[in-house]
Amino acid sequence: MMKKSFFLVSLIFATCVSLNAQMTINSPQTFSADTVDVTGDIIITDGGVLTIDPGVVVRFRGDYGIYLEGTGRLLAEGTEADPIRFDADHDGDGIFGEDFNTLSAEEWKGIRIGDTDVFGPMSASADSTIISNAHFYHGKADNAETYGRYGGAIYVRDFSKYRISDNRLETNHADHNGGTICIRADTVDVFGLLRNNQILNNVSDGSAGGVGVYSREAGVECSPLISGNTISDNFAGDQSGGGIEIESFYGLTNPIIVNNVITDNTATYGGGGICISSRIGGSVTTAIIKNNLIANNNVVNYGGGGILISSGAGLAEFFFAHPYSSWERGLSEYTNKLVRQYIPKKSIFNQYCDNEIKEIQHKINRRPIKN
Ligand SMILES: [Ca+2]
Repeated sequence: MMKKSFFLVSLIFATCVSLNAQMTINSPQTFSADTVDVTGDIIITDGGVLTIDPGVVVRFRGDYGIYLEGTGRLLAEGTEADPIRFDADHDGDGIFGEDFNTLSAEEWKGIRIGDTDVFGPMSASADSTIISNAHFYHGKADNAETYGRYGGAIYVRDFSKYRISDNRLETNHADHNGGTICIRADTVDVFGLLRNNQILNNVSDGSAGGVGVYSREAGVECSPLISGNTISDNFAGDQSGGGIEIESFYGLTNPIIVNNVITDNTATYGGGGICISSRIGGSVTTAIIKNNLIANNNVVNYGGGGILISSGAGLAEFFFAHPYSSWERGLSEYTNKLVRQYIPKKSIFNQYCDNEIKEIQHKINRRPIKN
């Protein structure tokens, strides 16, 4: 008997969902369409959890952003094969970022966590926000507000429970600091994790072409773990820190910068790869910079093609990692709690390599005592 042959024909329709103007998310919601057209700001507020599925294109049809406040959470987790894309295409013609850097640019405002110029601060009880395997293009921080010019693609203020990992962030732009990412502490200590991102070809018109890390008030610390990233071809157009800028402006800024590739970045004034500075007397910068490849970075004026350490107007203390350290100490409950400042609650420790955990331990073991 002849076997019957079956031909299965499956038709896959591209789905596109258009959001209605400004959208407030205060309950769990999921973006799962192939393309989500954003036609107003998205505000994720108390009780809101926005999940974005792998492969979704979040297409900004105007100069809008995604804002988190209160206990709002964003879970944008793509996969390596199926990344999420955040990009701007105002006229919807499928060509993204047209006329970027002109007045009629197709741009979007980025993901803004605790941007109090516009919405409320993050709540201490908010659970973790995760942004991974997502591509960011044409984010632009050029708002008129005080801090709206910081962090072209992602801005984090006074919040630690974030993980930004395995993303590609390219062609983003800030008018002031942090061409693609700005992490900032004003009222509470900020930790968090930037890991395995590709940070390429971003521009700041001020300082920090790629990533900016800032503490702004006395006794407040801003100390993310920056690990395994490639930070290349970024440009700080009018100030310092082509790849990364670390600055204390009164507070403490003590990031761990390990296992990154930092190449071909340029700063107009000092620190082509990395600029570390303490602007005001009493501020402290104790960066650990270890096991990075820092090469082919450039400065136009001043020194520090690779790294510039600048004390600015104040007294600065700088510590670099000592090669001998007491990593072998057991993890106490207290240390676990401290480690959790770096690694969001949802994360599993075994997602991190031993070296990273050891770096965190090491850092915790030698934390400066605050006054
Ligand atoms: Ca277009």
